[in-house]
Amino acid sequence: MARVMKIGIVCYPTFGGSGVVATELGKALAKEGHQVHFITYSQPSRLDFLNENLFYHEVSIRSYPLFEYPPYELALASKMVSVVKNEKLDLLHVHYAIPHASAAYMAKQILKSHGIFIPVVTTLHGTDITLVGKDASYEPVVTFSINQSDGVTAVSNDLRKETYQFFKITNDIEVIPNFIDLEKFKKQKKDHFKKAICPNGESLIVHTSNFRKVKRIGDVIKVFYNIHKEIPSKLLMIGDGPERDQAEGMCRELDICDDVRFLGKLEAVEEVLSVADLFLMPSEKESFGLAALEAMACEVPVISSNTGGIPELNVQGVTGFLSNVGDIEDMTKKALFILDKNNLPVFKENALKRAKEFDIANILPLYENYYHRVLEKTAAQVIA
Ligand code: GMT
Repeated sequence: MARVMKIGIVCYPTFGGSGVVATELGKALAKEGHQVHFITYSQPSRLDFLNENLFYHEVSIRSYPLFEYPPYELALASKMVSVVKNEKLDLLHVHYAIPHASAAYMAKQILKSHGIFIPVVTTLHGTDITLVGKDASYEPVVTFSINQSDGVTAVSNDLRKETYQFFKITNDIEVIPNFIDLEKFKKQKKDHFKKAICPNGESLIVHTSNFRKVKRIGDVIKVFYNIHKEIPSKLLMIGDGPERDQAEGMCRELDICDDVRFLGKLEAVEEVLSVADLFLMPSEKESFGLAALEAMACEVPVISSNTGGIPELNVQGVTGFLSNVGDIEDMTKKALFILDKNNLPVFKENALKRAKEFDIANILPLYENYYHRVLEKTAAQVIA
């Protein structure tokens, strides 16, 4: 086995894609024998088991009447300092640049003053670059902290390209795509569940997301409405977020509530995906589209927009189709084509085949090698 490392992982512990990727990565590294320390403000939702190599350090944020906005970044940096020092970490890997990369920079400087060198790897996930990071209120800090990282990865070529286009980046950015644990997502068909939802053999369409504006939830409802006019079908909406109320309102207006179910945040998405026929991802922007990969791992073809990094995952006419953002008619036409019983089996097979390329077994070594390269590159600084 390659050299065992002690790695600190900093991420958002919530249901967002970056937190999922960070947590699954940490769990996989721990299984490989590395010691992994999660540093987050609450236990990551996917951190569903602990073993002798997995540790969790909660960032406690002290509130004070003076603080209208409690300084989370400072509490996080302080926690990083103590964990790196006490646990003798080799490397810090922060997921989602804001505010993790700048907090890591601060921790690194403090540790340096104690005679400790800690290399920092930052993984760019998407909205930290494409949406939030570009805003003038964050851009200078994002640029600076990316340039100060000892290693930078992005989850797709498109995100890498966009980072270079918009920010003045002097660092090399390595592309390491999102991944899936195929063992976990292996089709565990819950036929009883399918029968309960689709008692008359209706086609089952699924969408999962955090229901933010960027996901274009309205397009999901419109495409389903069009499909539903043509063939018996049901829609399951998994997740929750700011656009949910509006989407539910649309369903009432279109009189399709009997065939659309909003399931809220669901832990075991794979159980629903395992019985689905089609996945909809009409996002405005998507740096990778982890939710689509999860669907494909359950043999579900994808209708998506052709934006961001999605084309690096969903293959036109093979694993599904890609349409221009907002092109409801095209998405409907292609969805109906896939759902045709003569076409569905081959799309399903192709979706799974493609998902296998992103299996954790293929992607984990890319991260391990990258860590080793960063450690080698920065070794001189430890000695100096
Ligand atoms: O906005 C989200 O979808 C959540 C966000 C996150 O960082 O939590 O997801 C981003 O990171 C995922 C994991 O790398 C990617 O698969 C998603 O495509 C990306 N979301 C967007 O770019 C909108």
